[in-house]
Amino acid sequence: MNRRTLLRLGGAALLGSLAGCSAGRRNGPQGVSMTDGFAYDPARITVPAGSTVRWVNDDDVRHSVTAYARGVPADASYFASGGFESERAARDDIGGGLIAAGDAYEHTFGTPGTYDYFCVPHEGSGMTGRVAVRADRRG
Ligand SMILES: [Cu+2]
Repeated sequence: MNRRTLLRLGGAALLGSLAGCSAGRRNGPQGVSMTDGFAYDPARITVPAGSTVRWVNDDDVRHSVTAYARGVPADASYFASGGFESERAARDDIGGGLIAAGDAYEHTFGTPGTYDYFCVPHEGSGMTGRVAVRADRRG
């Protein structure tokens, strides 16, 4: 089954939603922007378990959100834009995980722990990020 969760979003709606979900808000998706300079902004966020994180590509080049195989807690499922089931599969199909300008990728983090991820084409430029998931659930 294809677990792709790529979403199409309009540019204007995108900016509005990003402005409304800065890190630290307890409700709604937590937003991470992919920006020029090959970076995730913020590069590190902390969210309660059960949170959905939405990465939005605000850049004009394509990026991926690809978990490191060893960057995911042992009891958590692997995640990557393009729906890949492993880091190896994502690296073997660079184009398949790319998020176009104005598009977004979402993942819901049910298992507490630390998740490290990277952008396949820009890892060498230091495009990496981390999501820390706290054990306490919101609500
Ligand atoms: Cu990138």
